[in-house]
Amino acid sequence: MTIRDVTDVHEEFGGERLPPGQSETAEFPVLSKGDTPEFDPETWTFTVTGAVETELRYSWAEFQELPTETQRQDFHCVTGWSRLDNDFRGVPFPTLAERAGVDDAAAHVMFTSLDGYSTNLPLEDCMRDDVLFALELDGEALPPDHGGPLRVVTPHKYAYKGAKWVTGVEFLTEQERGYWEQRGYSNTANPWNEERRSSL
Ligand SMILES: Nc1nc2c(c(=O)[nH]1)N[C@H]1C(S)=C(S)[C@@H](COP(=O)(O)O)O[C@H]1N2
Ligand SMILES: [Mo]
Repeated sequence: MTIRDVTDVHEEFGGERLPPGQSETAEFPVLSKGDTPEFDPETWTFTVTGAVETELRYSWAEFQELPTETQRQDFHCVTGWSRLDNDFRGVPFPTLAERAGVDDAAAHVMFTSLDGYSTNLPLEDCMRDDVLFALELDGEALPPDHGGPLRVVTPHKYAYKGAKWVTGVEFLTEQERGYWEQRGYSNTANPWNEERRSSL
């Protein structure tokens, strides 16, 4: 199996591998706004909606047939810990965007989750091969507490930009703010600029 190492993403942002104010941990803490939601493979559906040519809907069986790649990525939590060298297998964001056909007018994206969480990003921050819909971590099915069966990972942003238990991607023409972005966390979330809180 080929693993693409993207742990050099910090070079794109002119920073060190460990962003300022972060400490490396070998643990993988769990940070969720509430309880881990139930996953029912029979009823789970994933949708791509909004400013696209074709809205998409996948069952769990169908989603698992999508082409994936495995990448070695770092993971930076806004509360100050970083877990390095995570091997995530997942579907790159651009693969789904191409299947739906993104409208020219689309400029933003909202991710939605089974637990009611949401998070937003500009479209250009999503149209990167390192933004993955991750199904596996370190060769195992993604653990439920870490967002299994499916989560987003965003190695170029603090981890709250990656929705656990993701079930929806909406393409937007106007920006909307997600759960933490409405509650004082940075809308931009660049770890190498320490964009943690927003002045709102
Ligand atoms: N659906 C959902 N996604 C979420 C969250 C959440 O509460 N619900 N928390 C976010 C935050 S604040 C962080 S730091 C990471 C934590 O991921 P982890 O629990 O796998 O460490 O998930 C992000 N994605
Ligand atoms: Mo977080």
